[in-house]
Amino acid sequence: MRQFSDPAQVLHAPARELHNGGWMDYAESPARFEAMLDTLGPGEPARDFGIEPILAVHDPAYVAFLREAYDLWRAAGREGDAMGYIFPIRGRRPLDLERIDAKIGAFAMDASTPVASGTWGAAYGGAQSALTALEAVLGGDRNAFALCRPPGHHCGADYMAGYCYLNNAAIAARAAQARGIQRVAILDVDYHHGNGTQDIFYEDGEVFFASIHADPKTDYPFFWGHADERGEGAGEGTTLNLPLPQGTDWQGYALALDTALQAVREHAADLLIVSYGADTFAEDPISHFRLLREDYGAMGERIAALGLPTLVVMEGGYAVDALGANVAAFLDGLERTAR
Ligand code: SP5
Ligand code: ZN
Repeated sequence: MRQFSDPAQVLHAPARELHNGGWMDYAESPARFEAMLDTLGPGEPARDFGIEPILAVHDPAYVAFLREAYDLWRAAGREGDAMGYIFPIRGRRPLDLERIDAKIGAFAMDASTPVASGTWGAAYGGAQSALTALEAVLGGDRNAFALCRPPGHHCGADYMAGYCYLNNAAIAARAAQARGIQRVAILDVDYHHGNGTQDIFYEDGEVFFASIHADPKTDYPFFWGHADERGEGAGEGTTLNLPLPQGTDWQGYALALDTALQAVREHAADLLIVSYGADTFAEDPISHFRLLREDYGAMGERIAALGLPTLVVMEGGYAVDALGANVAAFLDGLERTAR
């Protein structure tokens, strides 16, 4: 399977995040990217499709903010990474505010998404990786892997969240539509609910979004991913949330996966985008499922049995030493199941 990434993706390196009231090392580290390249091989460089496919998903004011936030932070005399401390839960509207702290608050949902010197370049490179891998699939490949980092599924059209800045899966879905593939299914198997992707397509009847994740009663992002969220308007019924309890192993996971896959079949999509996170792994340091390496092979096989052209976009996974092998097991499973 062809694999794509951009060298700039390693240059996003926030030092720390706020966790349980204290500063912790940033879990979404450049070492993740290096570990995947070490195991999977270098792959191929992403091509540059420009800013337009990004703006098909993200608000121009948000994109402008992402590009300039770190420089504004430094210009304000600040050290380290740009991080906010006020997040308007009421009355959020476009205001031309001056302080960098206000600008961050206007476009951030949490304190786990700092903007560092390499953030924009890495996020841009990751989005281009997704677009390049999409191109391989549109060109006739059964599958392709976009080694995206930073991940994307928590950020929405105009906010960053959960280590995510640009929503790579959504950008690829919109780009596929621009190329004439209207019916797209996104299957999100990261440990955390893909709230940003859900938000972007919540009222869209053509893009089906299914997510299997830790119950938001106990896990980030808490406010989204509950089973009663099913889409609205034209998108009513085209969002499917399958929350599972902490401690879920392959036996329980596989049941939910089959439910999600059946729903994907019913949507009659022409393209599948998988938001793949390896943070469902038993040894993940920030997550609480119990999947094993061999389970990722089985997961890949079941997804491949859909028989759909499939773009895999990398999301989370924080057990760095096992990450490359877990991703490889998933991609091997996808690849070995013939159409
Ligand atoms: C893409 C993805 O998997 N995002 C996950 C975002 C979860 N953020 C909240 C969890 C905070 C846990 N922080 C642990 C820090 C350990 N160094
Ligand atoms: Zn995750």
